[in-house]
Amino acid sequence: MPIRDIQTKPYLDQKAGTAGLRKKVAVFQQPHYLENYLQSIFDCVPELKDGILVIGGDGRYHNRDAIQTTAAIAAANGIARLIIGQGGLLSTPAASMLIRNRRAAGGFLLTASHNPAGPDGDFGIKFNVAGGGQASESLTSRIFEHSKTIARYRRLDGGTIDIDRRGEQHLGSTVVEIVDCVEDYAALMQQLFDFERIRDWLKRGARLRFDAMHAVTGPYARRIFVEQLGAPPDSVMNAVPLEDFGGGHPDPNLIHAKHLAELAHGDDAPDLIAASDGDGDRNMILGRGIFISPGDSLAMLAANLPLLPGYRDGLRGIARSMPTCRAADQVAKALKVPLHETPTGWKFFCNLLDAGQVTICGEESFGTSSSHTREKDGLWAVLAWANVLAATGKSMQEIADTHWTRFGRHYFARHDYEELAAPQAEAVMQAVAAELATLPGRAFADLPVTLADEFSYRDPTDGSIASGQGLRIVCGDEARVVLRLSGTGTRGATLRVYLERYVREAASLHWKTADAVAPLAGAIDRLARIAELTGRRVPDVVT
Ligand code: G16
Repeated sequence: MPIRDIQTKPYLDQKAGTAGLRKKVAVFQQPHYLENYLQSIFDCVPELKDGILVIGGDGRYHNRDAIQTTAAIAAANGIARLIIGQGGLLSTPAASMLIRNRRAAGGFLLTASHNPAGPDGDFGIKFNVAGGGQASESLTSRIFEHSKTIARYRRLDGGTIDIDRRGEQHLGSTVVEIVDCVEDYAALMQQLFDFERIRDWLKRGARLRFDAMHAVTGPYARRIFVEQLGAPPDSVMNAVPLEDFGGGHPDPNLIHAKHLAELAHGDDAPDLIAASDGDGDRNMILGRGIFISPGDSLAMLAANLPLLPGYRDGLRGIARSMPTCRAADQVAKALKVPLHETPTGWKFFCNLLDAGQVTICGEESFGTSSSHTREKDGLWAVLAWANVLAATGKSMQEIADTHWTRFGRHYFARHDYEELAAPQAEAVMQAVAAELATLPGRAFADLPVTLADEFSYRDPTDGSIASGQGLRIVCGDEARVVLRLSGTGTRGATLRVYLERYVREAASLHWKTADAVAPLAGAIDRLARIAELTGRRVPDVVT
């Protein structure tokens, strides 16, 4: 098969964001667009040559075509072996884990996460490096700079691969191995969790309901929950991955998975209710009558993790992204382990995980995971909760009550203002930035401000500095408000306002979250002049 050098011109108009390059499908369908991006990566990462590369996606529209293109460019660039998930499927955490297990030089994850799919939806691609983690900020910048001057890409002509047939094939001189997308992942989960105990818990009548939202986790959930753990088949909803995700928005939160919150509060609620997103890295956790916020989930799992087989040696440390509520900090203090506060973006955790400094990490954006992979892992979080429930014999509500009584409770809400014109969003940030210096000592929602700044982070492992990572107004341990602009949207700018209120008294542990954070929401609306500067009186999404 001939390798051709194809003349081209630069196409990328912006650097890949916190989670890879995400654009409308039509953008990716332009001739040479994906090819240019891929070639820029191969040019900037010479160690890929002669190495192993993992490829898989979330099954969304354009996935199968993009896999053929990626394979043809990879083969032309001298990749020795491609490992591709059967049907083109690999969840993000499973792909990261395969990169690690198979000592691959890197991997391409074809996903736009939870963003809607279909011909009018989004597509995306993310490059992960050896070790399974996301490409660093500096590598991403180098790739973007290179893409601005690229004049040719290399492509193997004439070969297609059968991505549905397991086993080995050849594409030119590259070996292509099509693998079962679940097998290695499920084997790792069996090492980390007590499957026997979870099986027994289910046999004794405990009930689980998992919504795969017609995205990539369906095959994983069926194999693990139904076939391996013995849950009834109807425990897994929407298990068949569809190219348009069934027309849904596979973003597991109280808005897009509202039906699960209704199930949790209904008469016949299962013991554990959960969902994952498009590419399987996010998770939402509920129990009978209760929603566990991501920040609480991180803290509660951290507190209970040593009960689980893979974590018997205890925790090395806990990490959370800055906007995530500070519930995990209380657990770290009690367990006497370090707590790391990082900017938003999973890559910041990867360095700490690689350095062996943390065991569990999580983000308010429904992401939780551990040192077993270098991505957040939706099914891992669900299995961890199932194992905690099975091991303690307690209900989700009892676990939460015990936790809050011991550590206090962090009420947390995120208000999103979506599709703002970029100057409007910037104006809000500037309005707050201009006040920061005057805030310490002043009252904010009747609480004294102890710190007001723009968050920047010095990575303890490599000394790199990430600045401009969000504005924060802190009132001691009691309250905190954070503002930042989203790095993952594909339309306009999204302003995120994070509200956190901490209480310890027994009488305050069962408030409604919206009531608990209402004074903070009012105070920041006034300070940031959100309504005046954006014309929005209320947020578009509250989670
Ligand atoms: C991605 C990153 C996460 C990050 C999230 C934040 O998630 O992988 O680490 O927390 O974006 O998004 P934003 O900048 O919009 O707040 P995902 O699930 O979209 O890949």
